[in-house]
Amino acid sequence: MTKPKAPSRPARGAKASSDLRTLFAPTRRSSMALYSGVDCPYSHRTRMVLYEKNISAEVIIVTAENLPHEVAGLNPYHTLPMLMDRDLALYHSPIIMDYLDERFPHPPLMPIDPISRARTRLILYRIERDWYSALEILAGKPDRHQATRARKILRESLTTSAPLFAQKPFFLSDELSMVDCSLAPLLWRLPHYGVELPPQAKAVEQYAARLFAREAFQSSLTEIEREMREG
Ligand SMILES: N[C@@H](CCC(=O)N[C@@H](CS)C(=O)NCC(=O)O)C(=O)O
Repeated sequence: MTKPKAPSRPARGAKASSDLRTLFAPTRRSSMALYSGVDCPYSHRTRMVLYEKNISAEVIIVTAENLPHEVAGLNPYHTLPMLMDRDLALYHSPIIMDYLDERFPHPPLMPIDPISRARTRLILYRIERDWYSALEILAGKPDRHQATRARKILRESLTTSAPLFAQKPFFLSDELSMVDCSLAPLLWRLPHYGVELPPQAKAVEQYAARLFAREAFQSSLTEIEREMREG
């Protein structure tokens, strides 16, 4: 992992541009680069896809403040992760993950048939809306009430869903999918954010342990993320 040489970024809170021309702005990079936050779960899940597919790309760890100006300028929302592939600049992690899966089809992370694909997308949507949103609250600066509520949502909802985690080696699947790549970074962060799962959620812990043991997952971790569990 390398650091960018020319750190600079539009001012924080700068107004997002609605100018769609940024979608087609040319860039000079000849290889693929993923600009990633050091402990950002959205970035983490794109890193996991990268390593699971063994894609050759430069993973550049940046903070919101030092994203190079020419890259930040192509993302009106100034968020991480960002993927640069020649003259293509992508932001929003689900879009990046889909692009990687389509550009590098093996191993596929989405099922083939339309019904299973739709179901997988629905699961991804629920993970995003229900669980990532709670994680985002905990990663921000929540007051005590907000933090307790977010922890409760994660604890209770994961516990209720525990039987689903026990059905197959991966989440409702015999093969690793986009759902697992999304869940692993979230489950990795639970202890760090004070979310303790009860014994009834053992299947979730076992599922998580299977994902965490994967070589690609281990490679996807930054030092800061590793310390979230290994202190
Ligand atoms: N929906 C976006 C969310 C990305 C996001 O919120 N990333 C955070 C870091 S984890 C970020 O860049 N926040 C803006 C900032 O820190 O200025 C995605 O999935 O990529």
